[in-house]
Amino acid sequence: MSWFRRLKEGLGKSSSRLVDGIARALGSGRLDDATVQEIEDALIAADLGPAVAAKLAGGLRQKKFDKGVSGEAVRESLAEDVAALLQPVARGFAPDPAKKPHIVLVVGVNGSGKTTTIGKLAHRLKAASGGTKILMVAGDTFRAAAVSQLKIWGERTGSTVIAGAEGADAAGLAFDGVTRGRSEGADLVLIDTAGRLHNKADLMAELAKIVRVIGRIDAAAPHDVLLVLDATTGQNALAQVETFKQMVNVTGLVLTKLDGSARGGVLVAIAERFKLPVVAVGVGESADDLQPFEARGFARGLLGLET
Ligand SMILES: Nc1nc2c(ncn2[C@@H]2O[C@H](COP(=O)(O)OP(=O)(O)OP(=O)(O)O)[C@@H](O)[C@H]2O)c(=O)[nH]1
Ligand SMILES: [Mg+2]
Repeated sequence: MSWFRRLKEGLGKSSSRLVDGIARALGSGRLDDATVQEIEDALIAADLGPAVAAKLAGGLRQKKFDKGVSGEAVRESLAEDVAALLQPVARGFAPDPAKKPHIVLVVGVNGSGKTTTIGKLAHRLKAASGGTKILMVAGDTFRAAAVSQLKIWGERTGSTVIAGAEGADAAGLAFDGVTRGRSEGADLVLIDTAGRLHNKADLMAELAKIVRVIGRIDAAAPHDVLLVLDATTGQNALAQVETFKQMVNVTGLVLTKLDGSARGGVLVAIAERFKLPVVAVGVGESADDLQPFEARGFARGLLGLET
């Protein structure tokens, strides 16, 4: 199945809600003020957020549709505007060969999909270029299961995994990982982290320590901090971006579990509010279910349109 098809299916729950909402609003077949207001409400209900919904409604008002406008025409128009909103943040991810190793810290609340994202990302990069040398650091040292989960992805993708004893110091491990990545000429070091410590202050202290310690090896490291967000959390994902931005210098976002969510529209709200690059989206649990984020495809999938 093509990636667009999988994305569209993944976005099915999000888009069917939106498609229904727009169809209901257009009951009269006319795009008058009341209809546009109802479409705006449908966009908010689909988690695109009030700011984006107002912008999109404004766009519809300006378009001067003919009297008998179809739901599809409205969705085409909205998809164009959503794609234009997303275009500036669509980035993708590839290790920068000038860095060698490119050091990436992966953060996010527990269960958001950090470890799986690391595995899928490694899988995709290896598939694109078999020679890519990847090192993973099992920085979530609190749960033995977290370490074995990363080891499985390491084996699957032919990546080296650096792990310590349970409860080992995550920053120390990250230091070892980066040191080894350098000496072995790795292209990429992916540092997994714990999603939950005892409290927010502890998590903040731990992430700050990791950043500080690897900064001693390379002042520019980590070169990227990817925040992994679970799409099923909807508007709460916005609060998570806010929280993590206070802790670390987030440089990119990954939105996972679009397949299980009716709230994929939140990605548009996040893009509009934070303007942070979205590097990838996840639509399932298997290795192939992560792809670079692509604005037009996402916008069309969200509005229930074909490519
Ligand atoms: N359906 C679906 N499931 C996903 C996706 N990404 C991750 N998952 C699942 O979500 C669950 C949590 O993923 P993990 O990668 O372990 O999440 P984590 O952030 O590392 O969690 P902690 O280590 O507990 O903080 C796992 O069962 C994954 O298989 C996705 O895109 N779609
Ligand atoms: Mg994990």
